[in-house]
Amino acid sequence: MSSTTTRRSLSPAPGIAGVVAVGAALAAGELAAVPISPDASPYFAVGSSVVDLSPKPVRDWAIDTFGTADKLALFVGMGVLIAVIAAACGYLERRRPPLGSLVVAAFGVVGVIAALNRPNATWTHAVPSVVAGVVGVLVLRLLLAQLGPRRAASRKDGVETDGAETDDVDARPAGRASMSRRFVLTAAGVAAVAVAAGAVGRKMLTDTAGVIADRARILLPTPRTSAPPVPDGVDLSGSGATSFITDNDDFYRIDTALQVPTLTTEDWRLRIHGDVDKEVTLTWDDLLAMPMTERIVTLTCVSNEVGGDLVGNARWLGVPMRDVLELAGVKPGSDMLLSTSIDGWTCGTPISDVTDGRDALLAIGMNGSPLPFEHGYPVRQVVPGLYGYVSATKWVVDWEITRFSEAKAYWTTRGWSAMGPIKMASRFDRPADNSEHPAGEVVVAGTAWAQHTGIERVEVRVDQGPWQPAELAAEYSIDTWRQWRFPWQATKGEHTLECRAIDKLGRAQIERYQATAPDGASGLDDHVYTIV
Ligand SMILES: Nc1nc2c(c(=O)[nH]1)N[C@H]1C(S)=C(S)[C@@H](COP(=O)(O)O)O[C@H]1N2
Ligand SMILES: [Mo]
Repeated sequence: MSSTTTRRSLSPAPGIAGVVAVGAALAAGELAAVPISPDASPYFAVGSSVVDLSPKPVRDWAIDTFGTADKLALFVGMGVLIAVIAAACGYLERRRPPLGSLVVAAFGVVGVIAALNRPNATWTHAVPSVVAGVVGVLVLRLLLAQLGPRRAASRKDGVETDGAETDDVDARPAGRASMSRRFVLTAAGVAAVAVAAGAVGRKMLTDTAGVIADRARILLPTPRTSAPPVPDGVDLSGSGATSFITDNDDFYRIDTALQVPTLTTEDWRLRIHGDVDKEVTLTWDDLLAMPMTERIVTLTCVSNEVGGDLVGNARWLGVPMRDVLELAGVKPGSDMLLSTSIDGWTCGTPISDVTDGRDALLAIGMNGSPLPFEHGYPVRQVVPGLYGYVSATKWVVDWEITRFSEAKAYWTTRGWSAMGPIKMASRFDRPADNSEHPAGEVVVAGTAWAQHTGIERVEVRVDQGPWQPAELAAEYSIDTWRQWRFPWQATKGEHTLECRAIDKLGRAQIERYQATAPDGASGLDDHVYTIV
């Protein structure tokens, strides 16, 4: 720390002060949110607002690039961005006080706006962001004060020298070292307290002990109508294809929730209102008193790319949605079931698809256990044949009967189609794309789905040659995916294989490529193999 050699170099101290101050602010915000609501956390309120305000291309890009890790990517991205701005605030405050403080305070204001605009927010949700803003400004000033007075900016040569070293030496020749040590100690102390406070706050905000105990107490009822057993020949995973049933832990997860809602069965209600004969509010006990149906249904996300894996197949237990609607009575003329989750996400499902006899379920069980928290505990929807964004509301608490001409759901206001029937698709599961194999028989296997119509045939072609039939696994039901295998006599060289499905109505899968927006991807999956 020579005072003469660092005249023009940027001292890290103001930047560190900024980062520590904003870190302390965020930690204080977490702690202050504890008595209010997890949604009041400034970090999560802003993050959730970023998610909700992201234009469609950004969301597409995020899901394409990060897949189901898009939330982690958002957290990391936000963290880095905040740290950079925070460091800049430190320098700004050092050079042009109180500009840095003002930017930190502006962060707090952004938090207030974000928190107040979350669904179900009350004015108290502003408090943690106010606390965060105040703590941020105070810590920033405290830390910068430790650096001692700053010499008036030297503008002789148009270049400003920053601070700590040169300025402090000039101002307080004897006191610099101890001042610097004091800064380091203070900054480290504040950082340590902030990390501890933030961790405690986060732990208390995500204290899932209550809801974990709630879930552990559930004894799933015996279904009135059980799912037919899975016969031999349905699951070809012996050949390396995806297993017919997707384990809960492996099931893809897509939602806008940055914090998984923690809703107990005791607190759960489903309010049914709008164009109904009479408003009804169901409790968990009301729901459990109704006859349960168990069905295996394949769920698909509209963001699933050609060949993608945002699709899963599970055994669901629940009450037919039609029976629940009958309790309230749907008025003629209404065509949309607008469902809302506890975190305010909305979904518009055609009433005709819920009442036409398909197994649309208000589900409480997934593969023999209560719904996992990430998959909608305690109650979610499952509707065969429709993409998740128009059918599969998790943590569902509200049903409004309305019309497509009157209401728009979450993704429809963000550029996605109001209607979302699942497009038929087929994909390769094995062997891996771009892998190498010896000449001779190579068994290629995959999965195809055409929910609620059923897969009739899957075909494979090699190097744009004629379509050849693949061997199909036994069909479980028209609502589930179907596996296939293709024993291929591979010859030396590089080959491109493509697959396509044909449904029970004789329609072939759409070959023309379309990206996922606005109503689901189409096009043929292909794998390239090198045969040696
Ligand atoms: N509350 C809520 N439910 C939701 C969503 C959401 O963002 N919030 N996303 C939907 C989408 S787009 C899909 S594809 C399915 C995914 O369900 P899963 O996560 O159980 O696989 O949930 C649907 N239900
Ligand atoms: Mo989705």
